[in-house]
Amino acid sequence: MDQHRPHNPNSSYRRHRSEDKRERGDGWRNPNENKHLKPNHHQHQSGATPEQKPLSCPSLSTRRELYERDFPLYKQPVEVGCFSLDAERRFFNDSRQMRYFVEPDRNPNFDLRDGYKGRYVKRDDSVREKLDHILRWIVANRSKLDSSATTASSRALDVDFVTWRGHLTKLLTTPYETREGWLLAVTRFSGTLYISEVETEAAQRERDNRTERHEEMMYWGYKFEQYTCADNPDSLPDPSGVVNTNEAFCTVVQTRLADHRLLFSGEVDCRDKDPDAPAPPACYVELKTSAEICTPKQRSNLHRFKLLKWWAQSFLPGVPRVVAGFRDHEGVVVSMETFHISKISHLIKNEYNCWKPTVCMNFCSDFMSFVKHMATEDNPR
Ligand code: 0WD
Ligand code: CA
Repeated sequence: MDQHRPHNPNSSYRRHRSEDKRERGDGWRNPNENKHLKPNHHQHQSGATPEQKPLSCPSLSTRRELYERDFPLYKQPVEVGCFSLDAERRFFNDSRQMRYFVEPDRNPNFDLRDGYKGRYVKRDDSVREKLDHILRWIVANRSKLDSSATTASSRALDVDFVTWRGHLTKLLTTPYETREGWLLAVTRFSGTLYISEVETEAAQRERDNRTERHEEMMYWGYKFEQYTCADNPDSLPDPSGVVNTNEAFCTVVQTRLADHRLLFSGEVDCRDKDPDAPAPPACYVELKTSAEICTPKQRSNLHRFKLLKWWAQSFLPGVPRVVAGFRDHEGVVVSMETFHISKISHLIKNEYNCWKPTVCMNFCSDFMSFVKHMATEDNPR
C-alpha cells in the first residue's frame, strides 16, 4: 500500500450539518459546558478574531487547505481476524458468512427490484449496536492483541484506537462533506481510545422519513450482492433466495496512521474465489451500485463525489478493488466497471477542484491527535 488540548474525558465530537446556520462558524464550545463538541468547519467564514475565541475552546478546523501536506504514513493494513453475523444478527468468531465473487457479464441485465416485496429481511436499523461486535471479537481474541508489556495486572491492548471502518470513512471525507454531519463518542479505557458513532438528530429524521422509493433503492445494493456472490468458491450466485441484511462478514485489521495504532473492523462483501488469490485483505472485493452514466457531467460527478467515498472506504482496510454495477431508473444493471483503489487518485487528477487523498488522511491523523489530547481521563464510564 502507498506510504503515501485540554482535559475532557469521554466526550462526543460533533460535526454539524452545514445548513444548520444557527451553529455555523462559532468554533468549539467549552468542553466543560457541553460534552458534544463541534469542529469548526466554517471557521474561515466566521470573521471571528482570535481574541473572540476563548482559550478554553480547542478546535480542529476542517478546512482542506490545512491538510495539503505530504501523504502521512499509512501502514499496509494486516488482517488479524474476522467475524460473522448470521441471519439473526448473532456473532460468530469465524468466516462462515464469507462469500465468493462471481464476475458477471459486462452488460448483465440484473433486475435489482426482484424480491423487494416478499424475499427481503431487513435488519432493524433502530437497534444501536455501537462497538459491541468488535468488542466481542476482542474478548474472544485477546491473546492476539496483548501488548508485549502485558502482565496479569496490566491488560492493555497494543492499539491507540478501536472503531468501525465506517466511522473512519466519515472522518476521511470530512474536509469535503458539506451536507452530512456526524457525532462521535470517545472513551479511553486502559490507554485505548474507543470511538463509536451517535446518530445525529438530522440523521434520525432522515431515517424516519425515508420515501418508499429510497427504501427500495437501499435494497438494490444488497440485491446486487446476491447476483454477484456465491456461498462457496465453486458454486454460483442464487438470485432466487432471500436477501437478509442481518448477515455480514467483517474483517478486523490492524494498521498505523502516522503515530496512531489502529484496530478497526469493516464489513466485506466478498473475496476472489481463486484459492491462489493473495491473502486477505488483498483478495477482498467491494461491491457498489450507482446510477448509469450517460453524460460527461455524470462521469465527472462520479469522480468528484462517489469515488471519494468508495476510495476512503476501501483504502482504509486495504481492499484493492471496487466492482460497480451501473443501473437505470428501473433498477436494472446495464453495465459493470471495476475501479482499482490504487488507480483512483490518477483518475481524478483531471477533475477541476477535486478531492485529494492526502487531505483525507492528514485530517484523520490530526483528528486522532486531537482526540488523544482531549480524552485524557482513563475512565470507560
Ligand atoms: O448501528 C449502526 N448504525 C452501525 C452498524 C454503525 C456502524 C456499523 N454498523 C454495523 C453494520 O451494520 C455492519 O454490519 O457494522 C457493519 C459495517 O461496518 P462498516 O464496514 O464499518 O460500515 P460501512 O463501511 O459504513 O458499511 C459497509 C457495508 C455497507 O456497504 P456499502 O457498499 O453500502 O457501503 O456494511 C453494510 C453495507 O452493506 N452496512 C449495513 N448493513 C446493515 N445495517 C449498515 C447497517 N446499518 N451500515 C452499513
Ligand atoms: Ca458494498
